[in-house]
Amino acid sequence: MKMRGTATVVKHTGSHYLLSELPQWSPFPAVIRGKTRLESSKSTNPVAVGDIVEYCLEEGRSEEIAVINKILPRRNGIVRKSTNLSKESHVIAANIDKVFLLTTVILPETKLEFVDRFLTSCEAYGVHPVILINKRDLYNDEAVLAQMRLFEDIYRGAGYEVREISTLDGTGIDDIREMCRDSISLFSGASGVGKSSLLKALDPSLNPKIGEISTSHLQGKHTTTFYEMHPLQGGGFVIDTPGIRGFGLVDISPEELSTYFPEMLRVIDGCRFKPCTHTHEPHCAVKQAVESGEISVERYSSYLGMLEEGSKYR
Ligand SMILES: Nc1nc2c(ncn2[C@@H]2O[C@H](COP(=O)(O)OP(=O)(O)OP(=O)(O)O)[C@@H](O)[C@H]2O)c(=O)[nH]1
Ligand SMILES: [Mg+2]
Ligand SMILES: [Zn+2]
Repeated sequence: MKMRGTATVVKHTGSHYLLSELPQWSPFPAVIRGKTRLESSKSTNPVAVGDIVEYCLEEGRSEEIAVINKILPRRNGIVRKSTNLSKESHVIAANIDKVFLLTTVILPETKLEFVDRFLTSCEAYGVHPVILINKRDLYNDEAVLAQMRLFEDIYRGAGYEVREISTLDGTGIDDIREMCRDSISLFSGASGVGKSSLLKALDPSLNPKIGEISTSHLQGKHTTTFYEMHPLQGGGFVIDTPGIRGFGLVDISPEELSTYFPEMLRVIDGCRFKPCTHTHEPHCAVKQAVESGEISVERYSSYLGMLEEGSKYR
């Protein structure tokens, strides 16, 4: 006899999956049929954590295992190309309510270019992320504090919520716990910024592996290697992810790109040319906003960098 059901993918480890019928937490192993795997050919992992799937359980086997036979349509999916040249895309997670991008001013230093690429990709896939500046306890030096404030100005000015937290001394943690309640959240960011530490701070009963910062490279050591969802005692589910090294551009057309910069989207109606790439065109509202300081020079140069790179690899 075959039993059928619908469940959410909560862990993905190469060939193996764990499913749970959320909001209940009782994960069970599952495999995927070769046929299902082929349906989405461009992606290296057609089934992602957060995907809602139909499975059937085959009883009477020595080891009962669920077989995934259908992936239900996604509400959203965070997709990443490992490099610009690669045709393969990788779905980081699907059906996400909230994305938290963890950053650090030092140890490791988060590059603005990385942040902008990440944010743009999220916007393109329909998620407006919250930016967390972690390790607030480390920033006492005036120069480091100035760098943090500049970062905050840039991203708050662009329309993002930016919060200072410390998983070490607890700064801002209660608010994040509240924001995670009743939703599925994703933690992303470079290795060593403290994604797994934040998970542990939100729910001390969890025991994710936490790594150290390499003393020679001042970067994380890629401690978390799987995409895994965890239930929080206070309610809600969090997906902890491996640190991201680089962020290749997703397929965004030059005309589209500025619509994924919220501060540009606000003004592009005022451009004389439509579509406008906000580079050489006269009477461009974006360029005017950069000149007046309404749009940050840093964000605009990230935009130009992505535009140029996109044209190179297209
Ligand atoms: N000072 C300080 N250190 C922190 C804080 N949060 C995390 N760390 C340290 O940063 C290091 C990396 O933490 P992890 O939680 O493993 O980082 P991660 O983002 O999960 O890293 P990957 O799994 O490699 O992607 C550990 O040594 C943590 O103790 C913080 O708020 N303050
Ligand atoms: Mg980790
Ligand atoms: Zn323009």
